[in-house]
Amino acid sequence: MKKAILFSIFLISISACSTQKTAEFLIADEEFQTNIYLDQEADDLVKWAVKDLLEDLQMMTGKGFAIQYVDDLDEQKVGIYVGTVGNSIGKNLSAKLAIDLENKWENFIIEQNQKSLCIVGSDVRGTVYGVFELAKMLGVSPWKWWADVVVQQKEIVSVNVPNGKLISGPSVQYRGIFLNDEDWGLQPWAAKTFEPETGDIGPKTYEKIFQLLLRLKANTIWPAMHPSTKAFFKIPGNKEMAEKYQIFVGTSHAEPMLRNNVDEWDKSRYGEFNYFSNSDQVKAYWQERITETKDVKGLVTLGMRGIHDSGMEGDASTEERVDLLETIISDQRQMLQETYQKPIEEIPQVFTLYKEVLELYDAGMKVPDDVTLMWSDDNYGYIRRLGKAEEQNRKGGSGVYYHLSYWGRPHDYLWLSTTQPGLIWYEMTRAYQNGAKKIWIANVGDIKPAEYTTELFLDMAWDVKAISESSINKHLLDWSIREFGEIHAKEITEVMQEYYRLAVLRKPEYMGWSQTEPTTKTRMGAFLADQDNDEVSRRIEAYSNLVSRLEAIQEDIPDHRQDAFFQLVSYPVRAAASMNHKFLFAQQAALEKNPEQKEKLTKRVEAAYQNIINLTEIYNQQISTGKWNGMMSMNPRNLPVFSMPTFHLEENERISIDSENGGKLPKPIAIQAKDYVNSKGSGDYEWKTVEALGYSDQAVTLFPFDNFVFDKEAQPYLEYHFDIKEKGDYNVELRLIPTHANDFDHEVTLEINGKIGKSHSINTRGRSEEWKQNTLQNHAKVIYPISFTESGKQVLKVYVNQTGIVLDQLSVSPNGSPKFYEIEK
Ligand code: REL
Repeated sequence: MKKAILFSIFLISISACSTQKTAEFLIADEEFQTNIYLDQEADDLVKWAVKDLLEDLQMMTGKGFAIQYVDDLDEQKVGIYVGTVGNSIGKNLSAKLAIDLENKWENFIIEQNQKSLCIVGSDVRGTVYGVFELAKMLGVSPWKWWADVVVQQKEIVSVNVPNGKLISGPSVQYRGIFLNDEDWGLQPWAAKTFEPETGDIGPKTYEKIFQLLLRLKANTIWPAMHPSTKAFFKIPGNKEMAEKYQIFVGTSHAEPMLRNNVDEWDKSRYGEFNYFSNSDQVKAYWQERITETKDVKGLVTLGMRGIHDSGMEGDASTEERVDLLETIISDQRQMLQETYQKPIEEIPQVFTLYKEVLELYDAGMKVPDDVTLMWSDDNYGYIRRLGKAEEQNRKGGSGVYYHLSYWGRPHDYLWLSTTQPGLIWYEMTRAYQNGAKKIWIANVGDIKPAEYTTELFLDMAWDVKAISESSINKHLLDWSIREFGEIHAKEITEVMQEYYRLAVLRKPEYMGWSQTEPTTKTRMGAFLADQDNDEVSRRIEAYSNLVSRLEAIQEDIPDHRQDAFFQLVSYPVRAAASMNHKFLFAQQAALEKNPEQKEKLTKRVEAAYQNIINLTEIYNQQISTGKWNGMMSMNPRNLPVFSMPTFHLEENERISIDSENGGKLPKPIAIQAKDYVNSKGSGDYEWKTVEALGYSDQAVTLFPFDNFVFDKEAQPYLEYHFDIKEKGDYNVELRLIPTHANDFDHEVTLEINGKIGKSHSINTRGRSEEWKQNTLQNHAKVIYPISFTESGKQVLKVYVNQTGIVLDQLSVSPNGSPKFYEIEK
């Protein structure tokens, strides 16, 4: 049959689609199953992806599907065609399709007409993503293996490509994950349960990880690198697995030239890891790896830090370090060019501006124009700095290294994954709008239980514009529908939203109020208990409600999705609730004078602690017939917060109850930032709310997100009205999301009843005490004392000097009131 005929059918469908809705494309029903045609020249990776899709179809329908290899499109043979530009089918593409895909990176088209469905990729990964896009449209979860979201059986399997044609391609070129701090989950699980033959994170585990990445439309890995793990390239089969799945292998900020220093820098062999005094040995060490990885799809980290996550060794001034780093990068580039025998511009190289490296860069370091600059967050989800106009024009572009999990001070969060979806959305959208499009890597810890946040991050990396400030919750809803069906999806979404929101104020891992090191005993916290504003009881109840809602849903989840529900929803929510209950009941017990009551509360603390033990045992031993044994630890790094708490309050922590107000606190006036009564934007900048961001769940900021400083007289503002009962001295408190400005110059100014006050700077520098407090409670505070001369209505305006300032909540309370930890939503 003439290929031209079928391609003209595609062309007709393209022009007809704008006016006419294409009918469902039937893949299978009781009597029928479609044919699957694969380009005979298809790459092995495409063959694997199609086979994987066919497994999904088989699980859905109970029917076996076979691949038929073809070298052309044929009108007589209707079915699903899969091809890649440059292969037999691809070569014969209609002019229109070819133009859409020409010279594109990882793009695909899914085109549907009444007869056939055609998936064509601009390159191999593009085709693979197209195949998995179809799987997703059919309701298959990318987490089908990693979270046991078993493929749903269906009587009729069909698809309707909106308007008959989907063209898709990535917003960010390199998109991936960093496996980090794997010592309590991924490593022991791989070593003992999944891959004991390797006894480590080896090719069998990486194969599953790479399959997941491709399902999530990602292409890059920073492999695990902690002391419990052997270097990626030292484990036989890892490198080959990355090649098989066409995954780019990079290494983290501390591991230049694809080396893992913790495992590989042998001091007795090489001497000091110090470029000032031992550069020949360091170079030889790098050269070894670069030579053996010549053929790997690599993404080479340049620069140098210490052996692990610390500054470069050697006693030197900032200036000397800057000079040395410039020399190091130049030496590394020469090595790469000579070894790879390619122009240096053709070798992807990344320089990650993490921790002290950003300070060195900001001190004037010059980085060659074709090297990608990778900005980083402050480990807590707030990007420290993004490219200024001139940096955005660099040939190598820029990217972001972002944390969804972290080991370090002021506190780890390695256990549950609670970064609020709105924060991921806000920071990564801001990054993109400021030119960070080359590479995005998320530190996902052990992968589990960061499934949802990882998917959100990678979905944004694929199509940053697909999720807007008002569809962040919808993304979670769509995810819930896919994973657990329509009936309970709304309720699941609300439970998850509240789980993320409650953790904004204090992550479960921080409930011990301890800094990570060297504290050995936990402290009671700062939630206040009072008859008028008992935030302790309120928080206890909020978590109890979540668990009740969860229990009501759980019973109705179909059996085949119960394991998935446990991993994706139940464990995180219940564990977070128990961790809060453990500390908050202990706090109540410590304050309780009635011995019987005290005893009851103590029992509740024990029950909460025991509940975490039980849940973790279920995770490791019971669900999915023991598949995840070793994956979940209830006490990563054995931090004090994970033990039974002490029932002891420091003297200065009793303030709330006994002190000056005679046990009765006036409740502060709580205002949510989105409840402004008037607002003024400036030029193209307008105020909008962002869903799922902040304790209010609807923080307010200026759109768009490029960096812009306003003239004093043109500063945008938000206006709030409130009533006070008695005149007198008050404090107005503003809570802002602790975002960073490139030049530490975010400022807000308050105007009350027409009187302008002084401006407040709201950025923190480096790792100051204030920064620690801000990140642990996810807000920066501005406290503004004001004397109201009249009772009744008051008018407050909040001016901002530039974009990037995000307002969450406000409160007004009489001077001398205790400091409440929470402003009520
Ligand atoms: O989050 C990071 O990137 C760093 O803290 C890591 O490199 C490091 O391995 C950390 O987990 C501590 O050991």
